Amino acid sequence: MWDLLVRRARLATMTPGAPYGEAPGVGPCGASGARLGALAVEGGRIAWLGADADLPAGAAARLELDAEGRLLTPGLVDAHTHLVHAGSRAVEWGERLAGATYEEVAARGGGILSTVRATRAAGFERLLAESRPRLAALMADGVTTVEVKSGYGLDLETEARMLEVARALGERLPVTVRTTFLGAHSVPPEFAGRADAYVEELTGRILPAVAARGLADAVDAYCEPHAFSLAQVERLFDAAARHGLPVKLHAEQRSDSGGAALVAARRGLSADHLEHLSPAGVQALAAAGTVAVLLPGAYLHLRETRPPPVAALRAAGVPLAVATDLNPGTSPLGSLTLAMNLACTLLGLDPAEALAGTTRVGARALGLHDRGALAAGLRADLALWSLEHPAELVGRLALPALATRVVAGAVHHAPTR
Ligand code: DI6
Ligand code: FE
Repeated sequence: MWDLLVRRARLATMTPGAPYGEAPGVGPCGASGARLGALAVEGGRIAWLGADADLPAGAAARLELDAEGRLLTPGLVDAHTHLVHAGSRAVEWGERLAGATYEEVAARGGGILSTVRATRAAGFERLLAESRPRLAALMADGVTTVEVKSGYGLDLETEARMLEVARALGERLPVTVRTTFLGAHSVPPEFAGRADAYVEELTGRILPAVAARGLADAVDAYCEPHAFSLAQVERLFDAAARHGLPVKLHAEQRSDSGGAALVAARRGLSADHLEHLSPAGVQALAAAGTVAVLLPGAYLHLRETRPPPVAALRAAGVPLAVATDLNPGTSPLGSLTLAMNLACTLLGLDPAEALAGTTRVGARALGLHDRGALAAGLRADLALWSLEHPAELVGRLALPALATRVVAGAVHHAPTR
């Protein structure tokens, strides 16, 4: 007697091999001859999957769900967000439309520092209340695992509060939240012109306190001329290693600063953005097996014209993830399915690569090896869509299609579909 049995589903397992994966005895997902599948859950894990017609005789479950031919995928993984923050930056976006650059807006106190002011002023409850609908939007779009960064506090008190809010969201809502310490997002006003002293504060005081309280699962930084240099990021990564925390990096978003090669050398989880990645950076990521996280929302919202070198990354065998980068300044994007679409239309992924980027590869970008595909033994994080072909999930612009999310075997129906 299983806990849950989903029957008559089109199974996009997202296991390697076929573009959308292939369940035993079913045929490649999306192929015309593919059979309908079934998937059983026991103890929060996938216990069995295969053709519906091949279900063992007498198979039964406490809860049975008839998918009626709909598409079942792994629950989606959003591996890069800044969804915990206060305030809005839509006004400065208008200024940028009128011609101001991101750096110019930042130089007059807008940009990241304007969100820092709003986030410092918000207490725990208000920060939670402002952040929760953003996470709910991602969940309503099939997300079952999400990464959330700090980085709008830039002092111990507010960085810790952001991470506590992120942890609280993961406890109160049916979703896995992985937290990342991004104290090195910008130099705070108290340390203006003294970036090295701020890095000292980060490595000597803030990160140790955050780590001691178990608030961070990883450490990230923003490596750019107007943020932190390679040498400063190295010091931060050294500190992360002392605390046993894996690293990742905002790299090569606005310039070729060599960040990807650094995070690869540290065997980091991921290098994110990568619009200005050099051929040497591509090779470094490939050699280390570091995931490239593509963030098409930021590319779109900043009206960038130089996409990351996707063809070279693909040719080198670098795993490609896709994430929202949900943040108030450069990517106010609350839909991971829309991010997949943009990764194809703007950056050149194909739909199967985009879906792998929010499932199997997205999980890998977070160092999670227990999810991101449909296979026996993996966590039963699932998304059931009112769609028939996996390409439909990617090939539409913000048309909601989620019917049901399953998180570690627990069923959560979407309101209307
Ligand atoms: N790169 C980004 O796209 C975001 N952070 C970063 O390092 C932007 C964050 C913001 O503008 O608030
Ligand atoms: Fe980011």
